[in-house]
Amino acid sequence: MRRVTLTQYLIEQQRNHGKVSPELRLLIEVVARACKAISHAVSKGPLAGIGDAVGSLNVQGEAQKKLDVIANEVLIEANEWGGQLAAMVSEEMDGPYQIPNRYPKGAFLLLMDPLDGSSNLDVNISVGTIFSVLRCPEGVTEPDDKAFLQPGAKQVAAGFAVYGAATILVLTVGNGTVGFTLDRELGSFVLTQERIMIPEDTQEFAINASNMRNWGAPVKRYIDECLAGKTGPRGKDFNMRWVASMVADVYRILSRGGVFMYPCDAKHKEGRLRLMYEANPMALIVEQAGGAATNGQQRILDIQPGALHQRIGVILGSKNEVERVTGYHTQQ
Ligand code: AFP
Repeated sequence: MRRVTLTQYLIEQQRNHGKVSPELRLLIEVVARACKAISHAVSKGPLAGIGDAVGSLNVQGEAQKKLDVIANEVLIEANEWGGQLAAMVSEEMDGPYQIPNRYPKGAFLLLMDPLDGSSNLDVNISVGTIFSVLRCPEGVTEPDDKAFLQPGAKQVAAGFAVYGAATILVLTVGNGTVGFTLDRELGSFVLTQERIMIPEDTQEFAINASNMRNWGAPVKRYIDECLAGKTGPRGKDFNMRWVASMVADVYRILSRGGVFMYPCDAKHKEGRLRLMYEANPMALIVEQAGGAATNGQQRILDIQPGALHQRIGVILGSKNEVERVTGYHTQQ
């Protein structure tokens, strides 16, 4: 079998589909290289004190773990010097990180959640890195928040790494969604899922059921119908999974279907997940794999962001199920 590395895949996308410019290829390769370093750090577990808190809070008011901070630094150091980027934003930083003057600036903007699911670190459950790439608006040399506030449909690439039993990199450059597995001996990402397609129907849902008392009627109706199983209106039994690491939950849905929900509710009025760092990249990845992603009312990728750290309700995964839950919201 022909082994296709990430570099080969990107060059072929460039040659055959005109999808990936040399600058974008370099950018994605550098992010992937940073993910290898983060994967290595995560795999040290308690030996590296990875679950330890650093005592600070991020802009979302969440306790920062040592590795959240390290992952953010690794990504910045890897990406700042190559000349592909105009600026970066991260879930871990208040505002845009400007490329230092000693380095050339490029045409792209990088958005990242350096260590998603980090509250799972101290219990040895999968965590990951999510990233998204936008074009810097014409004529902007010092990108401010506004330069980043583009709807998700404008993303030129999005991906995530999940640091699980294997380290997997999922990527879209707008020509389907593909998956690579890190070959630790060779140190390279090898294409292992050539065309990821999410089944349109599913019998598995993912939601944090501890929020049930706060859910709105449409979400409650959908979950009640799933739980009623064979004898209920859906006429089939459903299974439930919730890892509490979006990277792991979405990877499962890409692999075998399912619907993932973190909707707005009475406690999370604006939603829990971040539009720019989590919802947009995952929505592009899922749509490119034949799935759907909405906030209950509209397609996530069409939403005009109002702030860098904006939160949003998320329903994504198998198309028919996402359409059903969204329909329960819009028919109200
Ligand atoms: P952390 O990165 O703070 O652990 O949050 C993870 C996350 O953003 C996402 O990956 C999960 O799906 C979601 O939060 C889990 O939230 P709950 O802990 O409320 O279930």
